[in-house]
Amino acid sequence: MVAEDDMRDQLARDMAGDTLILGVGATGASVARHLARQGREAVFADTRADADTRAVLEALPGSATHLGDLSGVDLEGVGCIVASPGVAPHEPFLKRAEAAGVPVVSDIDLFCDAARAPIVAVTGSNGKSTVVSLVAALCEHAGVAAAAGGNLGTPALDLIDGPVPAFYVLELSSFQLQRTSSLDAYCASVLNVTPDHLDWHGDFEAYAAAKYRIYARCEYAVVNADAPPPRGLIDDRATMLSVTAGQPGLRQFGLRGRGADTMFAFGDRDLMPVSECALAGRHNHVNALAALAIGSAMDLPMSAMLDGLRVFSGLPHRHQCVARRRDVDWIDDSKATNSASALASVGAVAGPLVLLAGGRGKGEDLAAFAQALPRHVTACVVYGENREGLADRLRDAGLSCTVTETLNEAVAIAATLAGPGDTVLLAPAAASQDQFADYRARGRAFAAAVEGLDA
Ligand code: UMA
Ligand code: ADP
Repeated sequence: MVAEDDMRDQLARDMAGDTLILGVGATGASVARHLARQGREAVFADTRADADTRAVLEALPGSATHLGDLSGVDLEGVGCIVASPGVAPHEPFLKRAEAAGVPVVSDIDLFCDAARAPIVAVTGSNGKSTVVSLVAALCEHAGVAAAAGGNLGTPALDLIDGPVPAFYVLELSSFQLQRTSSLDAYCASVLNVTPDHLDWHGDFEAYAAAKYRIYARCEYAVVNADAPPPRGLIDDRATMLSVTAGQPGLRQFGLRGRGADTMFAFGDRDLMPVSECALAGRHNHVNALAALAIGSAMDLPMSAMLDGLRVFSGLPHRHQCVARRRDVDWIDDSKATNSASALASVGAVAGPLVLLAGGRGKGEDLAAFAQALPRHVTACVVYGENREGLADRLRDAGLSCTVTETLNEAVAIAATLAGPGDTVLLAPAAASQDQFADYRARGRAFAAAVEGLDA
């Protein structure tokens, strides 16, 4: 294993030449601001000809920008490329850089170099944002200063501009982890790994391997005992904390049935009935266990953490009830962008439900998704780019399915299908970018369409 100091020296050498920032979105702008604070310069590149350069040029005015076709960009003199996470490794410009021996790093490499407080790093296919926000909330209840960001929204490097906290709590995506070499988290966790972003990574093995990079050099490793990381991957010197959705073993966080109640538990100790937790759904109760394990590694008092669980009610667009209309609950889980999250979301609804799904596919096996849907899904309404293929798979699985073009139309159809006591759930199992700017815009459109039903 390369020593941490060696990696930092290497990064310093790479950054000594000209820095090229690839991607002028949220990440690129945060890198530009970081370099500006250090009195450094950069050039910018983006494969979109109409990319909006205002934010990066505000940070580093007068910098050269290359937009659109990057095949003519001269790499001579470029010491290092800081690539935005959305740029896939097969992007021709990165392939050319690789062939020319130009190092490619991530914003997280720069963050690790600059951070002056221990890093708690969380990844997973689903539940990352919820767990990171929950850990930050638990810290607040315990009176411990935490700065949370990363893939969650506030780019990691923007956190460096604020006061030094007791802990940085970062949500890291597989994209970020794939090209980060210098992460040395105090506590690291992979919540779960199910297929996602296969178009970017190539295949599931590459995607999973990227996620597991989070454990490199960590002091505390929080692992999902129900889907553990490959043996030997975590350094023997790391302290392991494990989480299970089942009965906990010795020194394990888990869920234990106690009469009619289910308890959050650690080993043989019951901690709190899950009914007192403000988050609903079994998947969220497992998220809460992961947060308790992470909080324990951070030495947060258990009583403060349990108080935090009683009040943290989740983030917008993650299984939030946005309307109750004629005894039908309308739930927005626009963030359920892959099969596993959509299935968890469906599983968190007890009664009959009408499922709204569809959007931009991510290369997942839709037949497996359709087969796995439980029978309390009484009808599906599918819309968006992948609607025909998805509808075929749902019908093959014996589900009743209506196809339409837009989410607005899907809401109107669902209103005719759902009866009193039913739930209508938006859990698209697909990305939003075919019809919306992002999952937030899709969630807002859903709520507006439901509100419009009464008009
Ligand atoms: N770009 C190129 N070439 C490409 C792809 C993108 O030049 O091949 C350019 C785009 O034209 C654009 C810029 O790169 O100008 C956008 O960069 P980006 O796609 O990396 O996105 P950012 O705006 O930097 O936002 C990223 C994360 N987005 C992605 O990873 C796709 C944001 O997560 C994150 O909040 C932000 O950094 C701050 O850390 C969003 C996301 O969808 C929420 N993440 C994925 C997920 O959660 O599933 C991983
Ligand atoms: P991420 O940041 O990884 O996308 P979020 O916390 O934003 O995760 O949750 C996105 C969606 O994933 C939720 O709305 C829910 O449908 C689903 N989800 C959350 N936690 C889990 C989990 N532990 N297992 C499976 N699905 C989950």
